[in-house]
Amino acid sequence: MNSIYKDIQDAIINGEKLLAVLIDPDKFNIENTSRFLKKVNASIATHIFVGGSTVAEIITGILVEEIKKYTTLPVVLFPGDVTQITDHADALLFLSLISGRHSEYLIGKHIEAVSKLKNTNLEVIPTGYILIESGNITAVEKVTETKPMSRNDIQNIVDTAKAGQLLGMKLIYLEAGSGAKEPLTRAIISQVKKELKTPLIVGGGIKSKIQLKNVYQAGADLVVIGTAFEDDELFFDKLRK
Ligand code: 1GP
Repeated sequence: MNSIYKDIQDAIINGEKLLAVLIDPDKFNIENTSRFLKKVNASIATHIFVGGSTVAEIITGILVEEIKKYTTLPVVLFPGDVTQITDHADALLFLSLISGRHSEYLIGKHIEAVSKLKNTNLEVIPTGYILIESGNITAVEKVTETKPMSRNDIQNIVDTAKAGQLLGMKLIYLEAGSGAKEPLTRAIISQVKKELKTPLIVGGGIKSKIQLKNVYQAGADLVVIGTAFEDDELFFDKLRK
């Protein structure tokens, strides 16, 4: 497989928009894998992300192995914890929670991950992960015990994203949190995009085609959707129409 990061860059150069379906092993019934993946394969999705804030050990590896049987789409780990690292996937978002000040999520977990990564062929993509308030308390906030950034302080969000880029992060991920009441605003996304050279991922709370369109128009290169697909598989068809 080509470099997943390079493919993302190429897609952006070609003016394409990318969509990742997020599968949370904690919420997903592995017996549904074949049926669910049929839907994913027939949809506009370009990537599959796998991960969650609270996932029991080993489950991610078993699930990713199963997913790979039914799709040729790249499978990218979006882990809430080092136990979710598995060689069955193609790539790993090596996330630093740069919106927070919790050292474990800035460098601690990464050191723990090194010995696990030694025995894998995963493409490791350093990613600056920025949690922004969404009106409700999300799992990321609870598990990491970090405060999301204020939606109104756009300059601070922009500066955080730029700092991530200057530190060498290859992707910036603006996160409203899984199941967020509202997706991030166009103002936040467009102002970050204007200042950023790296590809921009946006996720959290996107539940309709119009919201997806807004987020793309504001400047997201890759959008992540999980809950809307979990709640209603017809959402795959709705996005196509
Ligand atoms: C969560 O950004 C992702 O980390 C997706 O959020 O589940 O709200 O689509 P949703």
